[in-house]
Amino acid sequence: MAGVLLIVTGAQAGELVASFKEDFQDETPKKGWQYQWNADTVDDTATYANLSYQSEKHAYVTDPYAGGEGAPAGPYIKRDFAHPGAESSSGGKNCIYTYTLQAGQGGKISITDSTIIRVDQANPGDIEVRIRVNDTVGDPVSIETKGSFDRELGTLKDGDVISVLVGPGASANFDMYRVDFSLIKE
Ligand SMILES: [Ca+2]
Repeated sequence: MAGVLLIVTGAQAGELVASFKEDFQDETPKKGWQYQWNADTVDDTATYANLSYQSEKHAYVTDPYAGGEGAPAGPYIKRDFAHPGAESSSGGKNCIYTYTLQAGQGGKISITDSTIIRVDQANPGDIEVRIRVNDTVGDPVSIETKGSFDRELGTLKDGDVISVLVGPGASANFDMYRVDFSLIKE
């Protein structure tokens, strides 16, 4: 069970709440997790929708992508890599890694051990990372090759919702990426 392991990462120590790759499950996300995308602008958290698991690809995909030939390649999420969907003026179609704080997990929460790598670095481009807490979506940070998005999220309560969004930036070409991050309670 998450919540009993004490970890030390750099200057930060705390109780591990969740960890993307460690928690990743095929078929159904582990309790607390949702793998999502935004049907509308990234700022409208009410439009975030769960991706569907597609067993042939071992991936969480948008419904249109699961529709087969000719369907748009919307955002998809796998454990080891992912790809956002199409760009647009409203932040594009993002891969959204959402975690809801479970009973007893409220407290001073931070993102730690975060890493994101744009795989196809030989081609120009970028991806964008945003952090969402409940109804508030932060400004995008552009990642051309690799980066980190560790940060303190403040004091949150059980049931509060945290998301890491990865969007296509100006173009969705060459945007395959790898990501991992953990949430800890100090
Ligand atoms: Ca891009």
